[in-house]
Order: sequence, then structure tokens, then C-alpha cells
Amino acid sequence: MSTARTFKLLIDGASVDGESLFDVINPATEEVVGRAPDATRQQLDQAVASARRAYPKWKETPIAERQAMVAALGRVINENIEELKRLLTAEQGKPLGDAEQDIGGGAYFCAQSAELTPPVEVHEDSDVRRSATYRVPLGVVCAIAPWNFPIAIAFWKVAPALVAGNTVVLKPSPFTPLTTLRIAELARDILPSGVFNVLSGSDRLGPWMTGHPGFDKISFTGSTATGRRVMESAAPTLKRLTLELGGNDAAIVLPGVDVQSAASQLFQAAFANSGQVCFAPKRVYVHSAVYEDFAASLAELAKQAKVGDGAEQGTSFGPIQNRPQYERVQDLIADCRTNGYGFLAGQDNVPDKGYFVPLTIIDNPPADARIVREEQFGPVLPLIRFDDIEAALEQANDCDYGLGGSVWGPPELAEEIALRMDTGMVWVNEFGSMAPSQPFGGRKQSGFGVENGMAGLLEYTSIHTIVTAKQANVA
Ligand code: TXE
Repeated sequence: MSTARTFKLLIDGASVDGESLFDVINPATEEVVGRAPDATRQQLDQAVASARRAYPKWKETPIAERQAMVAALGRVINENIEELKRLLTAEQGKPLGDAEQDIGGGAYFCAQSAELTPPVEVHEDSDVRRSATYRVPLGVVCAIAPWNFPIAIAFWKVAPALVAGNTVVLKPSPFTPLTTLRIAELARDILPSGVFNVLSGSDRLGPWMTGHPGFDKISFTGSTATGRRVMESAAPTLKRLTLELGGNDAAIVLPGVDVQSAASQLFQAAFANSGQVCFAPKRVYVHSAVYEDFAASLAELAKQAKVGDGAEQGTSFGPIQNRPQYERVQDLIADCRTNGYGFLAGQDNVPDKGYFVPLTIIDNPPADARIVREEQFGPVLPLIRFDDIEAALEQANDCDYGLGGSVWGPPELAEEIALRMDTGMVWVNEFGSMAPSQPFGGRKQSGFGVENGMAGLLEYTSIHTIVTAKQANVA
């Protein structure tokens, strides 16, 4: 019998046990961090029923009050950040500073969403009639969060859904449920019963949720393959969808770039969170004029970086979050070795125990290499040499995904290239700024719908257009 700490579900304003528990593993030590409840189908039904019961009152609650409660939720997350970040590092693997950013990001998005009020759009206000479109909530939202940014991404969904007047059932990833369950405890006394429910569970819970007729909307972040299944299970009741799926983002480094500055920014961009970022640069096209210098700078940074347990002082990069993902990344590295691609960094030792992968840079693999074509979602970065900018842009766009990208070099040319990248987001000579007012979302098989900003809030609403004759039709 394990002595690890156990956590509870949040259903209808009460902390409740699951019928059974599952172990959550620290990816740096492979030891059990804590035990999460495995929600049953009956508990899912209870959570959905409570969210449905809470919905009519919540949607009629003045928006200023809903905003105040979501802001209060953000504050309580921030007040407990010291405890929460240690728990997140233990279950997710990321260094403590990164864990603080992840949790702080969740709190920040609560605060920012609390500032947003859906607009009323007036189309006509004449002597004859007034025509205006209001925004109304959708109902009960199913939010499924991933393991790479368990808290920030969860609250990208939960905060705007609640502000817009929906009630929510949130499911964290089975790999990283604990910090979310602890936040659920903290939320219990802030939000009315049933407005916000949190269920953790094993692999059966996700499909149960997305197929559940009691949900009106699903907001899912995860892989493209699972996104397709989510879309299928949404079909019978035509649930609304926001899908933020995989990416294989290209970075294009132009001649004339400031090599040192671009290399150090791209290094952080590609390897932060050990490469487990949906919009991280996952293939870097570098012009021949700067290839050698750029590759050498990047390789030097990779060799100096400390990869280790995120709980240890001085660690910059943690392990891969979970074993299946670790095996996927190892398989891609093995494929690079088998095909004889050059390694500019990545042969060094990392701890034996834990899912550690050294920061790895592959030297100019061919366009059809798996490491170029597939999303690695780990710290392995291919650099691809080019001479012709048009050809590089064509290769960057030759991809089923369309999430993000970046261009580095002389600003005018870089921006011109950015405008021609087939993705939802492109950064030019900087990386990763995610202002809450900025809509974020993918094209092609990276999904659809947007998160953040007013556009993100409106995803949790439906239009409600009222046309009123000025000539009252009364006797
Ligand atoms: O995600 P999955 P995994 C990518 C990354 C990674 C790959 C696999 O490329 O290699 O996804 O990661 C639930 N209906 N990203 O296996 O399979 C499941 O319980 C409803 C990108 O972790 O997508 C889990 O909670 N739900 C990403 C969640 O879906 C279902 C972040 C994710 O599972 C379900 C993480 C179903 N049929 C990984 N099947 C990003 N975009 O940031 C599973 N689930």
C-alpha cells in the first residue's frame, strides 16, 4: 500500500474520493509523487448534472460578479504558488522557475479574462428598427488540458468559459493531474457549487467526456490524432469545438541576421520545457551564409545547459514528462543515428534514472527525414541549410500542421516572409510573447478555433441577434 499523498475530485462544490486511485510518477525520479482519483462514469454523470443545474443561475449572474469570482480564483492560485510550483515540478518535471511561470500564467489568464466583456454589436438603429447581436453562453463546457503546461493551458479554457457564463468540467492529463486537483480544492470556496468541477481519470475518462450528451462544447489541447477522435465524438450532438493540436513549426533564419542574438533566442524557444511546447520551433531553416556560425552558437549553448531534476537548483531543462513521450523522442533520435545524420550536440550523458534526453541538434538532415517531417515534442532540433529563400519558405509550408513559426533577420524581408507562412501565428525577431489580448490558434491539422483575447472569449458564446421594430405592434 503506497503512502503517497492522495487527492480528491471536485464535484458539485464538494471534494470527493474516486472509487480507486492511480499513481502519478515524477519523471525525474520515476517515483510516485501522489495518487489521483480515477473518476467513474457515474461520477462524470454527477459532475455534468451539477454543472447543468448550476448553469441557469450562473448565466444570469451579472457578468461583473462572474468576473470578480474568476479574478479571485486567479488571486488564490497566486497566493499558493510556492506550494503549487513544488507539486507541479514533482509531477511534470519542469524546473521550479518554469513551474512558477506555468501556474502564474494560469492566474494571469484568470485576471485578464476577468477584464473582458463580450460586446453588443448594433447593426441598425434607425426610426424603423433596432438590430443588435448579443453574446450568450453555450452551456456546459468540457475542458481537456495537456501535460506540457497543465495549469496555464487549463485556465486558458476555464477562465473565459466561466466569464462568458458557462459552467465547466475540467479534466487534467492523467500524467499531471495533481496540481490541478489541489487548485480545485482552493476554488471550492470561491465559485458556487457545480460551476467548476474537476475530474481526473485514466484513459477511459476522455472518451467518456467527449461522447457525453450533457456537454455543449469541448475545448481540447492534445495531439492531432486524438483531436480527430474528439471531433468524431462531438458529432452526434453537434458540440462546439476548439481544438489546439500538434505543430511542426518552422523557424527561418535569413542572411544578415544577428547570429548571436537569434541563436540565443531560438535556443530558448526550441528547448524551453524540454521542447514540449506546441508552438516551439521544431525545424530551423538556416541560410548558408550564416549556417556554420549559427549552428556553432546553438551547439555551444546546448552543451553548456544543465539538464536534470527540475527540483534541483541550477537546472535549466527537466526530463521528458512521461514514458510514452520519452520513447517517441528516443525513437526519433535512433532514427537519426541509423540514417547517419550528424549530431552537433546531444551525445553527452544525462542521469540514468528518469526520462532525461540531452539537448540534441541534428546537422542538416534531408527534407524527408523523420526528424524534419514529424513533430518531435522533445529536445531534438534539426537545422536545415538553404540557399534559396523561396525554396525554404516552400519547405516550411509543406506541412500538414499550421500552428506557429518564426522568421529571423532583416525586419522588412522577415515580415514579408512571415505574412506568407501558412500558420496561425508567426513571430518576427522575437519569440513566444503571448499577450492575453492576442488570439492564438492553428490552421490546417493544427486544429481550429482560437484561444485568448476577445476572440478566445467569444468561442465560449453563441450569437443572439434581436431585431426590434420601432413601431410597437400593440393596440
Ligand atoms: O496526447 P493525446 P498524449 C502532442 C505531442 C505528443 C502527442 C501525444 O505531439 O507527442 O500529443 O501526447 C485524452 N477522446 N501533444 O498521448 O493522445 C487523454 O486522456 C477524448 C501536443 O499525451 O492527445 C489525455 O488527457 N479524450 C499538445 C488527452 O486526451 C481523449 C500537448 C491527450 O491525449 C481521447 C500535449 C478521446 N478519444 C501533447 N483519447 C499541444 N498541442 O500542446 C485520449 N484522450
